[in-house]
Amino acid sequence: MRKATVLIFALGLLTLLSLICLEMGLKRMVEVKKARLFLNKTRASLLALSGINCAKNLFLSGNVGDGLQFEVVYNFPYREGSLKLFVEDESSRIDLNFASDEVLENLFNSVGLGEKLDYVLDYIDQDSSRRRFDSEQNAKNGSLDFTEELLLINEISASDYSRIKDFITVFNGDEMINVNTAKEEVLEAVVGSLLAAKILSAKESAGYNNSEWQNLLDGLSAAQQKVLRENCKIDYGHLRINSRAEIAKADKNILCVIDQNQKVRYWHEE
Ligand SMILES: [Ca+2]
Repeated sequence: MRKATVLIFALGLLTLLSLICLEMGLKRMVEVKKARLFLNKTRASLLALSGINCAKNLFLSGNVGDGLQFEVVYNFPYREGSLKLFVEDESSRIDLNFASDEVLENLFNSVGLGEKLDYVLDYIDQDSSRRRFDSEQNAKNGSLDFTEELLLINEISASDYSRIKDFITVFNGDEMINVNTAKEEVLEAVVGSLLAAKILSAKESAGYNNSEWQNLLDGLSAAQQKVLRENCKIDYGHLRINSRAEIAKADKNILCVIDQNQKVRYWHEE
């Protein structure tokens, strides 16, 4: 009887010890998993960060893409890693803080958001004189710091924003539009559909060089030349760089805008 009691006690003790060991093992597994994820996230962050410099250097070297904008992807077999870089020209976009009401009206109409422009204009302009009865509600009355601020306007939905986001910026200042990188919608909004068509039809795949641009101007009326000279250029402005890194399912996305003096104007990580 006494032996049986000791045996039961020993078995109970063993079971308890096994459960403790199992729990410790599971905790350890979770900790190792967390540590591995943290390590991969750190690796992805560093990779995305180095991607910014890599994209900048690739662009400045002029050895990638068509020289207008480019996308490059690097795959690393080790740890299933990848780095995707996308570079664009900010001068291909219309600056919401500097563009005239007419240009913005053309652009918003072209993407079907004409009815909502009054809310954007009143949100940005410094006065409180309202274009519509509710268009000054919660207005910033100041320049936008980034384009996503449009989503703070009640009337602008995420779907509205996605329709216009590829054509707008707040980092081009009052610089002119680069005809070599601007999309058709942007050119039409800035110089009208007739001149936009002329620009696009005469443009080579590598874009206009100085003599080609001059040839185009020479073939236009004085009034048309004036419009292009006041609004268009063939050079780059700031660079918009998107660097996305992935390491074993951990990822990091960095979007930044760098000006011509290599100064960072915008930085967003997620
Ligand atoms: Ca206002």
